[in-house]
Amino acid sequence: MKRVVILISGRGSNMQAILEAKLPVEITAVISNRPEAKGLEIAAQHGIQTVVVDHRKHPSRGQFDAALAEKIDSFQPDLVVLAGFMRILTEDFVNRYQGRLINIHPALLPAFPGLDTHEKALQEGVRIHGCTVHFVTPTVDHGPIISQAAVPVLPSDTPDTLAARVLEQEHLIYPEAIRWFAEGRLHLEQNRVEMNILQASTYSLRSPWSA
Ligand code: NHR
Ligand code: GAR
Repeated sequence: MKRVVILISGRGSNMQAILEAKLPVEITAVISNRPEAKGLEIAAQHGIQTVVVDHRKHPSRGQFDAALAEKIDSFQPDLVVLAGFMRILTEDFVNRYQGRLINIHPALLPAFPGLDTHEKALQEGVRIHGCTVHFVTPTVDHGPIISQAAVPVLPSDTPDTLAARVLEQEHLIYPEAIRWFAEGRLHLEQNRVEMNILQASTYSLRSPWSA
């Protein structure tokens, strides 16, 4: 079975969805850059080894990333999963895990990279928003896309209600993408992901939709 290490910074709901999806992978560790991350307790409850690499204890990004990489490598993972991990990673770190480092971003990339994506989506007045699973490259939130899920933006939305609607989709598409990786169905070709899956539906989401 493929070995997976999950990196978190906070609540850990995506991590939890991955743990509860009972994927055919071995989750060997959950690592947080914040000792107070709630997700650490959830991981421990699932019997998963937890580790803290506190970024505040390292004087530079490079030194933090080196300490993080050393910890990760001690678990010999085939895949490293960023699940609400909130530290930008250096080029050296990203290159070390090329093709085996993935992230979920709460927007339909390439729209709204970076932080506060739901605020930005409401500000722009987009009618459709969502989330993206992608391979990580040194350019933040710009790596080859594996999958996306879209949701409507409603006139009554606040950043919180929109975030909740997107999060529900994150919990569906992230475990699924990891399953595809584990099954060897994802292949990086240039800067795109070729997928060996059957895709049957041509369903469209329109927003607004007036009944
Ligand atoms: N690193 C690289 N090189 N490439 C990516 O695509 C990355 C990455 C690290 C994290 C997740 C990303 C997201 O999905 C991610 C993708 C944090 C920030 C950020 O600005 C930006 C994007 C993402 C995660 N972080 C601040 C920093 O200075 C700290 C913010 C905080 O601690 O709350 O690192 O959105
Ligand atoms: C998720 O919405 C995730 O997409 C986002 O933070 C939330 C983490 O929630 N990630 C980023 O914004 C990365 N910069 P979780 O800890 O409950 O999975």
